[in-house]
Amino acid sequence: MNKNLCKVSSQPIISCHDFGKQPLGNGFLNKEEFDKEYFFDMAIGFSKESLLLQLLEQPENSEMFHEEYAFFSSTSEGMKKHFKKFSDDIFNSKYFNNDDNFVVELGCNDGILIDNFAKKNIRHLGIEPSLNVADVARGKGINVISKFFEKKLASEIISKYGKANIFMAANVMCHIPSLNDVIEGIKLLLKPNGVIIFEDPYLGDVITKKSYDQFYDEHVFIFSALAIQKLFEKFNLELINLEPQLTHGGSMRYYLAHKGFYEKSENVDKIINQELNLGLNKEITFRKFSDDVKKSRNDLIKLLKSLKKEGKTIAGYAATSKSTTILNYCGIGPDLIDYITDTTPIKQNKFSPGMHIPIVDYEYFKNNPPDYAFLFAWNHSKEIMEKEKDFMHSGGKFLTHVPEVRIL
Ligand code: DWN
Repeated sequence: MNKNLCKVSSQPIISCHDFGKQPLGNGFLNKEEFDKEYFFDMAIGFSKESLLLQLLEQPENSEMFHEEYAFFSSTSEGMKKHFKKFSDDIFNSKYFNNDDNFVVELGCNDGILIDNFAKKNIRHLGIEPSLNVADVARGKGINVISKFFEKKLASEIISKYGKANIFMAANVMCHIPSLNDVIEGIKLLLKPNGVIIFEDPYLGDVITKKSYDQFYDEHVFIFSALAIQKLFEKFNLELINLEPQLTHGGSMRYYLAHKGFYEKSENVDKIINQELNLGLNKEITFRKFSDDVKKSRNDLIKLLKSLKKEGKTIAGYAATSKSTTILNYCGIGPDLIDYITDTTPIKQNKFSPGMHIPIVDYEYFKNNPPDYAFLFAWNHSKEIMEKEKDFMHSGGKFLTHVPEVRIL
């Protein structure tokens, strides 16, 4: 893969911001593994041709998604509710037939979304290459195939199950560098009246909230509707609806279908126009974003250092993939953040990728509350604020970097 060319259009990329050497976002590790840790050069660039903002380089799939993948989707109660509503939206839509439904989910993780279809005995298939999370889904009775999706796999699925009327994905499409091949596969798999429904963190929110931590090894693209419309058009697939979502700090749900089959919602032109006003099709927007990111880094380092100087204790709240970018880009290690608490067993008693801050369980946080907790899972802030009333009542404070670095 040529890092100077767009992964989709093969046209030159304009480099916009350099995050320096980064480890794997989910590469939590033991002490013995410190000296063989994986790093790559992380920078983002914009293609004027495809309008895709993208990583210039990305590690191999097998480095990131494997039998010890550290992120389990069902760790958030808020996300469980969100995906229940997502499936209800599909059940109640005109896209869902009463007769022969076959629902395919790309990157089903532990089954948080597709479980809602399995429970209703709807014919379904989850595709999940990371074996450990796929096994959790299988344990729930979900039919899962553990492979990376590509055009070839679409043909295999068709010969075994037939074509799908719903092809869905949540926080997955933005992980895939080979989108041309994958979209060809999706198109092949889709019935003539079928619909592709997927959602991902939204570029409009990343730019306005300066949430640069949405970039890490796994997120090779952060999409705009402009880019998605252009990309799928090449395959005669039409963007028929857009629905902004509050999840993951601001996401967009995209609906696509074979061209001309469904009427296009007014939302499509409305949101596309908003994006043009925001300049999501212009290089200058991403140059300005780069300045915002540098300022955010300086402000954060300054705040953490001044709190430390006052003798305050600071912990990280949730060892998110996003936190890997913040910590490594800002050079924040155990000298500034004492520990990070996380509820995911596979991350606990390990160290954060790159900066090697200890990851501890939730009990430790309860027993050793810090003066300040950096909200690395800022996207789950509503759920966390609800849960942490005691911490705040006893004087604990949260820190965030979105949209500005501040004490909450
Ligand atoms: O796209 C992706 C998104 C959907 O999920 C993946 N590439 C990887 C992952 O990214 P992330 O790790 O940044 O996602 P979250 O959902 O922000 O991470 C939540 C983490 O926070 C989990 O490790 C669990 C933890 N957590 C916690 O310790 N206490 C979460 C909540 C809500 C809590 O109360």
